[in-house]
Amino acid sequence: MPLLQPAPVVTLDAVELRVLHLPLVSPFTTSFGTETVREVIVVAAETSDGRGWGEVVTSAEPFYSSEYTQGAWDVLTRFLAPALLERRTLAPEEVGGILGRVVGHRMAKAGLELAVLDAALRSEGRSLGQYLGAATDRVPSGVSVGIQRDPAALVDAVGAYLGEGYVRIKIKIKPGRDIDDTAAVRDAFGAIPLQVDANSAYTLQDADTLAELDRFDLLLIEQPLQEDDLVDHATLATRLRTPVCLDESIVSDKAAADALALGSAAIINIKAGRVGGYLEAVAIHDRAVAAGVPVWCGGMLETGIGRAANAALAALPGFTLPGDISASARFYTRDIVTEPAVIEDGHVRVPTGPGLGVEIDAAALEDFTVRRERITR
Ligand code: NPG
Repeated sequence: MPLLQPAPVVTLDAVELRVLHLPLVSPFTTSFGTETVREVIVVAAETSDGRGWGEVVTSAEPFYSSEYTQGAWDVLTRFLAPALLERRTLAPEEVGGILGRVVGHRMAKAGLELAVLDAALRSEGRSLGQYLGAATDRVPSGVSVGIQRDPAALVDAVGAYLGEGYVRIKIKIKPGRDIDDTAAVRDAFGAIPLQVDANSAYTLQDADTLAELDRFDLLLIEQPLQEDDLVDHATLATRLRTPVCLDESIVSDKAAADALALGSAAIINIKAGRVGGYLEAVAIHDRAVAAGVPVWCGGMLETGIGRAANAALAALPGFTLPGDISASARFYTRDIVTEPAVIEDGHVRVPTGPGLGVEIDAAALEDFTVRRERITR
């Protein structure tokens, strides 16, 4: 793996935080609930060389992980942003260490780190893709399809996404909405690349039901059990032919190391937000490559900020499975960047401009803002 060329030091003058509410084009239902509006925190790092942008991928409610928007807002405004401002002059690679005194809150830390990284890379004209080690200029685009009213409605939804060119389908499952939903999609569309995501909805007692999914030749089953069920995932893996992929459980490079040592994951979903930032994400990528374990880039309904960064990350060579990197229009009619991600021939382009390689649509940012605070020293 090529070592990262460090980014330049920046002088941080202020951190501006905003909570945004972005309406979704259609409700998104998982095993843990339905979202109709994406609540997200956007971070602007104001430096002597200009602004950098980041995104905190918490949800309004702590149902996917223990982190949620209000909690992230509190820790960002009271602890994390002040700690960076106190240091004032810093390299992006130092952010993790400076914030390390605060336990957890990885999504909040990741948003702050991305904003500082974007500012630093913009100041030297280097793209995030170049910095992280991107090996391609476009990445295959997969789509995550929420639980629908019934299997027939799911088939309609999947058909529409296939028509748009998505190269891999992921469907959400939960107890009672697993075998029939998967069978309906397989019957309707044959041997398409297909995977399922349980978002922690099962226990080891459900192993026989989950083994029924083996007949569908899925790419993987994602996070069947709880976040801290590393041992149970390893046991479950011995009872399934479908490869077990972990998402929620992989909260850090250390967690990835433990999961690999225990045999809990044959595949890893890497989400930079969940693991505390893009640098930690690269560390997990490197570890998985060394272990011969495939990875793919997950999505958290990111705005154009996180979507651009995810495309850059997914261009690293170990990302051998298509990620949840959809067009912005999959979720939003209006994004907060001037050139939202589009799907072309089943792929999303990796931005090549400085930093994130996308510009903020100031009017859209303003229109979606429901709360803001500017933190100075
Ligand atoms: O394409 O951004 C996307 C969505 C992919 O299904 C997706 N994300 O469990 O992985 C997940 C789910 C999610 C979204 C979880 C938002 C938490 C918040």
